[in-house]
Amino acid sequence: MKEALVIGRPNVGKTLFTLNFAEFLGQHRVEVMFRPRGAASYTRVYSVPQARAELVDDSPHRTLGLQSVVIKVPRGKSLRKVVLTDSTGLTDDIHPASTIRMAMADTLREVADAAFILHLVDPAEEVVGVDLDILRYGQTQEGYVVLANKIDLPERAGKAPDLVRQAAPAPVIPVSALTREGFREVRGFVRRRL
Ligand SMILES: Nc1nc2c(ncn2[C@@H]2O[C@H](COP(=O)(O)OP(=O)(O)OP(=O)(O)O)[C@@H](O)[C@H]2O)c(=O)[nH]1
Ligand SMILES: [Mg+2]
Repeated sequence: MKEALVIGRPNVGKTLFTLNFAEFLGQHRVEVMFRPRGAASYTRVYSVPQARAELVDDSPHRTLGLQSVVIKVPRGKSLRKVVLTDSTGLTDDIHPASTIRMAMADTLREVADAAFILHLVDPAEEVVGVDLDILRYGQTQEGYVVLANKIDLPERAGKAPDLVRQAAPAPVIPVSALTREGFREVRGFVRRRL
């Protein structure tokens, strides 16, 4: 199965995107595979509302390891399975907590294996530091796309054109992980490359 890695800064909306995109593709229950460092992987089954309540948070660094769900993307008359992997948010600084540093290392290690990189950014913020590093790498990769998230909030939509210029030739899709705006376009991006 191909893997789509959801990557970006802490609190940008990676987990909410992962769960709501799985739901958008028809899943009411999600089987989340947690892949903690140095320990065996384990799976938990949630209803999507339950998963949102447990795994999404207002404060940064909620996700501390790779968490995967299998999504089914329609292609022609069939459904193709893709592993959608949510990850630990990346920061510019070396984080004082070793668990967070190691979780970030796991995120980076996953980049090489992913067929798709879904890079969530908040268009209200400058693309600098770790976001710029990911963008530069992504611009050389076929399966890379910038998802300009939280477009439902004020000031984001107006910033999208700047981001499109900066990211070129990589594509940018404005989305809201909350309202699901842009999800059709994300599905189309993945489908065309399966
Ligand atoms: N308005 C709005 N809020 C959002 C959107 N996406 C995420 N949020 C909120 O932003 C906060 C962080 O969301 P998460 O999905 O937990 O963010 P994350 O990137 O997984 O964060 P870490 O796991 O800490 O790296 C939560 O309060 C979400 O409800 C969006 O598109 N619009
Ligand atoms: Mg998260």
